[in-house]
Amino acid sequence: MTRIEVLRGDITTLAVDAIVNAANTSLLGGGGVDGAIHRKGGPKILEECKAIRNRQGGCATGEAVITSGGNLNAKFVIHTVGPVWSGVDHGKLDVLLANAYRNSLALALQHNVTTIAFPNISTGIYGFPKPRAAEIAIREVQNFLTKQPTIAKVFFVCFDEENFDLYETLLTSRR
Ligand code: AR6
Repeated sequence: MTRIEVLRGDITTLAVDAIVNAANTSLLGGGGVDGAIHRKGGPKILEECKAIRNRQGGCATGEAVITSGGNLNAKFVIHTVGPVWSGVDHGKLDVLLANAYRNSLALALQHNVTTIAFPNISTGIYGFPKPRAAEIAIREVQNFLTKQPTIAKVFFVCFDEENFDLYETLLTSRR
């Protein structure tokens, strides 16, 4: 059975060990999936984010930090920061997006997470091209799973139809 699954919908509803948040370097919340997670997860998540921010000054692009899931059905929220798409240095942006997926998975492993759900990091407000981001996300998750048997399930939770179709197509062609 495959360990990667694509879902269409709202990541905040999932009962998994960890959901990943597409946050920003401030860790203080924002729009998109970040806003949805903080709204539904309640103030505890923001308090924990503020404590991390006080300790280490936020979260750099491509890095990840972890909090509890607050009122969510998920035990943990892993907050990572994807790159903002821009006209230059696309290779560097690719690396930063790959780092966001890899570092989130590494942190999950440290916290004995066996089921984890990712949104399509950077493909909303940050404007990363969706096909390019999907290739990177799938490649990083597949590479990680090959090396790490303890992660039982990774969900790609796609909010929009374009991402959902991209993931379905890419994963079907690689199975
Ligand atoms: N569940 C799953 N996916 C969602 C949800 C949801 N509830 N809501 C949106 N998406 P974005 P970014 C999708 O903009 O591009 C915030 O202000 C959305 O359709 O949330 O990494 C942060 O604070 C898109 O495919 O994140 C940062 O400042 C994907 O999630 C900035 O946005 C990511 O879109 C981060 O931008």
